Amino acid sequence: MKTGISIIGAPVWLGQTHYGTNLGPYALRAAGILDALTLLTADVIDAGNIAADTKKRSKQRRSRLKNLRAVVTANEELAEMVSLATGRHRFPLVLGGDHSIAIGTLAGLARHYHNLGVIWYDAHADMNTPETSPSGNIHGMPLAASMGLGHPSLVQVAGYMPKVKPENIVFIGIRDIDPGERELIRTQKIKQFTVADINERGMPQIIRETLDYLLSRCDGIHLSFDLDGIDPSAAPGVGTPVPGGISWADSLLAMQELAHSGQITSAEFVELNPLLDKDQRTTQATVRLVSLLFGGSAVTAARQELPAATDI
Ligand code: NNH
Ligand code: MN
Ligand code: MN
Ligand code: MN
Repeated sequence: MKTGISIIGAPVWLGQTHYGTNLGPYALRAAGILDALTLLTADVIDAGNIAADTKKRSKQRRSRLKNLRAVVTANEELAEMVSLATGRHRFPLVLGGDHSIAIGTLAGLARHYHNLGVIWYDAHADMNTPETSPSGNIHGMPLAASMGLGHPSLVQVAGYMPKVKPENIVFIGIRDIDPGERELIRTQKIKQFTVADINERGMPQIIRETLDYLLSRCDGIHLSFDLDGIDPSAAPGVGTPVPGGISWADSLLAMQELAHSGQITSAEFVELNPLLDKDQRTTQATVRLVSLLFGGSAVTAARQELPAATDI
């Protein structure tokens, strides 16, 4: 049993190229995420943010990876904070930040779970290595790195590897997959549910199948929620939108079904970019999804007030 929620902010943007994902934790706090959670669970602690570098180095070392040093440093710190919360039997709720922060989150978690299950809710598989990456952006690599594949500094975050086994991963919503990733998914036989699967069988059933699969082998289940998994019409505030995504209604159902199961032991919400958002839609959407994950009703979530302009 988890005794409470520890919110950890990871204001990182150097895992990709759009400035602004570093503002995610600030936007979510300004939109009232703490109050929303406190209404649902009395024991909510805001552990603050990791100290993340936001300066791009103009002189990059000859490397295919962009901003490697800054991303590794941020993830080492995040791993410690997540590990601390997990060791105290709390539920770490990490607010990104681009998806490169999953390297640190998983590194902190896997110290405590021998068979950590991971639900990867995303348009992308994030299983590139420096060799297969089309962009050199580390936010496209966190799952590969956590499986022990890729640059040694990424793979060795927190001093050990691997963090996640391929059979303990489930993809939901992936639809923009690079050739190297496709090959890994195939050879490692990684479980995936596409948007077509969701439309065919319904989201509640997909979540039940996901949990059945993971619960038979895992001692904890982490939800890694990339907001670009949702269709860009409902979540436009992301750097790499991909059409044909998971609907807003299905995303709400997914959170409700996960809450109902009581099986999720940690979560992160990533890739929110308030500077690319429209009318704070994606920020508001994130607060609602998080509330639902902790047992809030769609109605209470909808009633959350918009923050006053002075709070932002
Ligand atoms: N697959 C692409 C890359 O590796 C895009 C990754 N972008 C993401 N991942 N937003 O979730 O560069
Ligand atoms: Mn991602
Ligand atoms: Mn142990
Ligand atoms: Mn993505």
